[in-house]
Amino acid sequence: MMNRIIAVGLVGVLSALFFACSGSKVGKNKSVELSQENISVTVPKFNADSAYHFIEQQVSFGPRVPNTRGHQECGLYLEEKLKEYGATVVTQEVDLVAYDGTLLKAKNIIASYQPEQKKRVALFAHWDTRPWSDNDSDEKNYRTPVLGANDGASGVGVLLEIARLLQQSQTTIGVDIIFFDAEDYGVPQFDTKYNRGDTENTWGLGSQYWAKNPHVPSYNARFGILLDMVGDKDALFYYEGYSQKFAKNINKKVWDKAHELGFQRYFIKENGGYITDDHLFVNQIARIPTIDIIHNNIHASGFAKSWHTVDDTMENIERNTLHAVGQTVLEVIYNEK
Ligand code: AHN
Ligand code: ZN
Repeated sequence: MMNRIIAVGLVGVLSALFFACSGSKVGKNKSVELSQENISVTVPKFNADSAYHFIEQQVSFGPRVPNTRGHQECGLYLEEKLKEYGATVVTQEVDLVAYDGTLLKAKNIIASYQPEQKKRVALFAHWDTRPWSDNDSDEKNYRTPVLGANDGASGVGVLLEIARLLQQSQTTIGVDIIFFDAEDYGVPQFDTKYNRGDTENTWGLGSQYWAKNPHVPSYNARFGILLDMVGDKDALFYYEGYSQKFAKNINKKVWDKAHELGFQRYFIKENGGYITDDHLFVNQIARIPTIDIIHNNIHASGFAKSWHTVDDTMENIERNTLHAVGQTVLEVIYNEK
């Protein structure tokens, strides 16, 4: 009872003060300040049709294996789109050495929004596709390149849609969208000669290069988010092991946001496995705390059923998954102050 009287009394005094001052300049400023703290930012609506279209466009070039025409043409398409959406675009063109000595004509594509802004967030995906379907059930398909609707194009498609929206309304912080090349050239499962010992560094060649040679000297970002295989109809995202190790708070931030938005069907608040992916090198070498939103169902076969098979096609891509991931990432970056 006592507490309630004090509470009512306080409200009375505060509102009296407010009304007393509201006609003056001081009072007006005060009320603006107060209300601004409560105003939530307007976050754009992610268009999953648009993201789906960007995936179709990439797949239309065929496999994007380094040193092929499909790769080269798709790279130019991505650069063009990012410029069209108002980003400052730079590329890193470099010969990277694959596990077997093959020289890969690789290209990292980097799109910056508000490049002068010191406070930044980085968003990553790989745009190359795997030269081999070495996880296919049919051995005859092992040497067929992956089409990569999910493995490659999905993350890029979601980020292109985010780029489109970033042009329409600014975030407070600066944003870099980075498409890594040569992620998926890791030693094939069928290659007994090279498949010995530690093969970790045969993956993520483009991200390893960027982490050692960032596009801006001493580049830094508050945190990074990697999107990998974010389009499958049955996608489930668990807390990936290295993400937990290097950027636990970012995992929490993103999964909490996803649940707040109603996407708990996709974002499972349980630990998944450790996955060698581009974010590992960004964490270890560039030392930017970076998470991986990656489809990895620990209770089933692991990655998507179509992973590194000839079935990684548009048929397995679902707009609902793209929407859950895209809207969650948008909410996170637009709320960053
Ligand atoms: C390994 O299989 C070692 N890493 C998976 C990273 C990856 C491949 N992401 C897409 N394709
Ligand atoms: Zn892959």
